[in-house]
Amino acid sequence: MRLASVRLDEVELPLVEPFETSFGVEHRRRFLLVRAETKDGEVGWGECAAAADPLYSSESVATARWMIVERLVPLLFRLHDPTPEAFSLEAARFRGHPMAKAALEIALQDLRARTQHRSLAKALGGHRARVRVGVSVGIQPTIPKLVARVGRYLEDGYGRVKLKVRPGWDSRPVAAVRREYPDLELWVDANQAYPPNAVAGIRTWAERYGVAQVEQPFAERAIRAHAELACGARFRVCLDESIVDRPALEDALEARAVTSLNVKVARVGGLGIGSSLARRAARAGVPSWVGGMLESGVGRSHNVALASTAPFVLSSDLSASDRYYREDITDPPFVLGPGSTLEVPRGPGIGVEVVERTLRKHRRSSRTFRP
Ligand code: OSB
Ligand code: MG
Repeated sequence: MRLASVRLDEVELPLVEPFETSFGVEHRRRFLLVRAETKDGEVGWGECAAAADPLYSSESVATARWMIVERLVPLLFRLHDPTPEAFSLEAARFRGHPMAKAALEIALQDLRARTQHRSLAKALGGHRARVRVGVSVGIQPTIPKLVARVGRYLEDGYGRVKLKVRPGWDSRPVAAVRREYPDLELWVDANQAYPPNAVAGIRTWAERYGVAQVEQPFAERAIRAHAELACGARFRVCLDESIVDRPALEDALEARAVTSLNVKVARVGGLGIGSSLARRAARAGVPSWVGGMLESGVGRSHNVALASTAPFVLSSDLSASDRYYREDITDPPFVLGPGSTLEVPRGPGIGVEVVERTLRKHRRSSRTFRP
């Protein structure tokens, strides 16, 4: 593969409704899009999940743009054969910035799969034609509004619901949803909002209301608190923010702090490392699933391809396009299918096309780099 150009667009897409978590509320998503083109005219797409503000993690659109423009694109242009593996290996000498690295790594994954005339899912070793998905439900203004919101998602066909929680928005909303939907597969995600002394409190309401999984209640580095919660629990303890690399996963496994692994391509720096973390977890008997960051159709299609591979046995946070955006930048849209699933695209690469006209409508800036 010989690269001819890398284009970096900044895009802003309005969300169909605000998404509120323990760290803040988003009304629109501002993100970077990568378009890498080879000398033969083959094109690969990547998306950077970093948001406008460093709230989920320390990265933001601004830090990711700096990293991509000033360090990663020059590094990429210096590679003789810019495979995703070669890129990741070189990029690893820079600390941090996983979302910036992932944006380029996934573009190279798409590009390589396209040049090989096969789908990204196949290239990653995926064997599923459809992936099981659920929906992540943000914090709502009131409990009745939450119950109604969940009800509409169930009517849409979602078979698993993840409620965003935080201190003050936990046992009562969870109880209300459980009362209305006794058989619902219910997960919660706190995005690090609880102090370590909340173990007993969380355990009480999670077990009373049949919560199947509690995601990242404590701080990124609070492995011990997660292990305490997992000890003897009737629910899975899922780690998201804590698992930033392989050593973090090893420590969490050793401490028995993780009984479900959320793999976010963005958080770990790419599809290659995400895939290997999930395989490592599976060897320890820990199931994985693919987490989302409200991605556009570009990031979503990478996530769907990853979810089609063997270690991803739990339902992923990958909803239909219309759950996020009225008008997405890719075509065709992802639609929810039977049994709460999304179809894995079979076309070359990510299997969906970027609609340049729609992209231009939502684009804030665009820069093209050449070797
Ligand atoms: O913690 O899983 C999370 C969205 C933004 C930041 C963090 C998270 C999320 C989600 C959304 O839960 C999942 C999705 O993309 O559907
Ligand atoms: Mg999470």
